[in-house]
Amino acid sequence: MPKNLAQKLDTPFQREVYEGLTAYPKYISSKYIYDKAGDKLFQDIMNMPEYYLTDTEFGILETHKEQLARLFANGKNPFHLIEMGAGDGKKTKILLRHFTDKNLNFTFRPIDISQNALDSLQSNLKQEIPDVQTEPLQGTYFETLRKLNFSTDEHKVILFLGSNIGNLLHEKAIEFLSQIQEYMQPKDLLFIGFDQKKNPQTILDAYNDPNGITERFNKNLLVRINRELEANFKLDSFTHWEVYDPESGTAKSYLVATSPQKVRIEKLDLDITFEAWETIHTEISQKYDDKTVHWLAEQSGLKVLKAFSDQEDYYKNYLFTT
Ligand code: AVJ
Repeated sequence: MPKNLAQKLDTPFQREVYEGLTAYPKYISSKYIYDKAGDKLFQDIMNMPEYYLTDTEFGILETHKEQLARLFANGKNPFHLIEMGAGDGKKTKILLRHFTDKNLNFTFRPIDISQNALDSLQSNLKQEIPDVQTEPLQGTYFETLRKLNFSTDEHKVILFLGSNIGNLLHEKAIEFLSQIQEYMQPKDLLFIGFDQKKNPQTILDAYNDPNGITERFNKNLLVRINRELEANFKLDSFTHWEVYDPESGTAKSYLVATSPQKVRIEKLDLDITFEAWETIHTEISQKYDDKTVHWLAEQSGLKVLKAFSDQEDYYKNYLFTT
């Protein structure tokens, strides 16, 4: 990268877009989908009949909330409920409401990349469950744990719901889980949702809906680059494409250029050329099985205490200790 240009790239977004679009093959991280419009589109996705993940996890939490209250609070008074990637908190509210009804002594610490999501979550909680003591923290997964400095005698239960872990390939997931493991004390717990391998068609349908909501969600990356980096991507010249490999369990999203084209990104002083059918890889949504989850745990110094599942085994929430 030329020196004079490096100075212009003063945000992670600018640097990562520059790197990803000058690489071959091209890529952009899905974490940049989530601005205000992206948050809204993800909420629309969660309400689609094809996107089974949200309802399934919702059902698991509803069914097991009493057992979870016992396990989370077990001898720990008070405890901190830390949620990575809290989003709109729709599922977490089942637990927050139940824990409040049971008079459990806890604080809620939601972490999210989107300040917008945290703001709406906090005002929503003030309305709906005012007794919950909430302290949000904005940042990426890897940054924020370090900012949460609890003393060793404060108990932590860390939530990572929605199969958000699926955005990380196994190597990155192990790095992430290992960081959490190092941060955990012996009595602390980690509760994570893992979307399971299933009929490949069911998975493809969840990431390729006929109404084009997922397409708009994916293309929000281009909308954002157009607006924030003064670019001229033509949204109609790209198509959303989803693939799923049933062996590895990896679902991948792409934006595919349907014709040769040039794009100018003014703020990066950059011209990008696309050949016809050239790809931008945008997202990983990894699917799991028990063997893989146990292997990830073992690689990260964690133990699986228990797994909770729906009737069809579409989705599982695992409880880990160090
Ligand atoms: C929020 C990362 C769990 O991968 O299933 C939904 C995002 N992408 N539809 C997922 C998403 C396309 C979602 N996560």
